[in-house]
Amino acid sequence: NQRLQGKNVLITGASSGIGEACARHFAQAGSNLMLAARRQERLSSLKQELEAKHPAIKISTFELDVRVKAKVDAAIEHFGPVDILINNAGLVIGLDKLEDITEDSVDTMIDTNVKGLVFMTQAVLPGMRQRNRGHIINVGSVAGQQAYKNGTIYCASKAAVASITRALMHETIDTAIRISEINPGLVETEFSVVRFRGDKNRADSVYQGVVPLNGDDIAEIIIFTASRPEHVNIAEMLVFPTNQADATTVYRKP
Ligand code: NDP
Ligand code: 8X3
Repeated sequence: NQRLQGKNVLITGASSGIGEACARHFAQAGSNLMLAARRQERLSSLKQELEAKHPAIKISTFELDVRVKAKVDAAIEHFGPVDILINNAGLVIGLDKLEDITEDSVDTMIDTNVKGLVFMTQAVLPGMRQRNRGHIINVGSVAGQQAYKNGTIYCASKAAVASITRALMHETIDTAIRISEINPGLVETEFSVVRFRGDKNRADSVYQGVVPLNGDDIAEIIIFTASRPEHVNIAEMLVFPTNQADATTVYRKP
């Protein structure tokens, strides 16, 4: 992909799911990769694998918890100039009534999905403004558009991502910087395993009877978004598996 060749692409949450798929697709497109997540060993083996496959690209990794602003700043220092930032790191803990959600779970979701995305954006935007180019692609969710039962904090965190995306579009309107939001529905990744705290059977049941999206499906859409001509910005995309109609309506084959 000519437009992505040689671009420096920073992906948060590159150790799994959508982020990992993005790493593979951007490598295929000839981009240089800046891979960040907490599980450094996963990033290292991904780097090794992709370096062998794509010797022309540069790949660097950084063990990063996006909740820690000082670490985010150190990551940007380590990586250098970023052309495309994929704000993908995120998670949900549990599926519980508001009054049953622990303070720790509230903090984890808000700190990761909202504050982490804010810290990352604050760290890359000044450089993008200076160069008057760059693209920030936020991974939101259908959950940010439609609140559902037992999803208060996660839905609120993704609604915040939508608000931040829109406000940023205004703040960068007089620049060549693009701000986009991709909102997936049901994607089979480690998302549900994390949600149900490692309960694989419960996680598997989320995808039963339906063909869900996978990381590659969303990575393809992110590649498409990132590779439009510079005057074109995909502001927002909502992406469902064929048998999903909204956040809680999924047709499952009996
Ligand atoms: P995965 O659980 O497979 O991947 C999540 C990634 O986020 C991991 O690489 C994880 O890395 C990283 N991450 C989590 N917390 C932190 C942190 N504090 N600092 C740095 N990285 C972190 O799930 P998905 O790929 O599905 O999730 C990616 C994004 O997509 C999330 O924002 C999620 O909300 C969103 N999404 C997912 C949907 C789905 O159905 N799967 C639907 C809609 C949106 P590590 O643990 O190594 O730090
Ligand atoms: C993940 C989609 O609706 O399962 O963002 O919470 S949902």
